[in-house]
Amino acid sequence: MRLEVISIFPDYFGVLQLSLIGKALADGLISLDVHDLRDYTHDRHRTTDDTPYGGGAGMVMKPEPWGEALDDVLAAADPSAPPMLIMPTPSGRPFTQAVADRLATAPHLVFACGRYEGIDARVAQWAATRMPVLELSLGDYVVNGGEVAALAMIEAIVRLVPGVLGNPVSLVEESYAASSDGLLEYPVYTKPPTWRGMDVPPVLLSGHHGQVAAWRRAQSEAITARRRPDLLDHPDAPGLP
Ligand code: 6GU
Repeated sequence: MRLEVISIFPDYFGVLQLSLIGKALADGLISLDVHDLRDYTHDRHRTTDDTPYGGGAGMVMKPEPWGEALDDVLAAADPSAPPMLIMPTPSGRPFTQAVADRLATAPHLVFACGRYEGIDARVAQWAATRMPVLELSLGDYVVNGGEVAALAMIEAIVRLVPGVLGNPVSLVEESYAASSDGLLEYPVYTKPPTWRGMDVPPVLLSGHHGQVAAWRRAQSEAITARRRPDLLDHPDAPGLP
């Protein structure tokens, strides 16, 4: 999988050299190229933003540097397989596990990280004439720019690429808000069996695999009902009685 990022803060992406993602980069399972948007400006101040037409607070990212950066990305891409452009924005469609699953099979993803009040809307409009464009949001809150959002999305996607995670069973077993069984994770324990006066639930020490599975399922259902009742509310929700 080929990953590219366009940002005015390329240093944000240094953290991708750490941990399992860094290993996947070193092993050549994925490649990552980070482009500094300011390299596509032509003025002395390397300006990437300007005031919004129609007035209002904040600044808007100018379209010209984005156009040149995307021209460069497209010129270097395989013409028979154009990349998919991901534009992180709080006004995007929700980025979910299902979206991550789908993007994990893409050969080439480009993340366009906006700052301020966003990118001139013509950039997405133009880009959509050249490649698939997905405007995606992390959730219903605001962070200062697309970089943190892109990092979260990249981690969620890349860990699904075959070979990136050491132990693929953990992909199947993890229960998440949107994983195979649609329930939240049950609580987990390790040694010691008693810690600060608190015991590990005895069933987990019993060696009865069936009872352990039933206990975990019941815990998942209870936690999901308490914290995320919305996950149980839709027709294809997991089989709660
Ligand atoms: Cl994708 N960007 C920004 N700036 N804020 C967000 C977000 C994205 N998703 C949730 N909040």
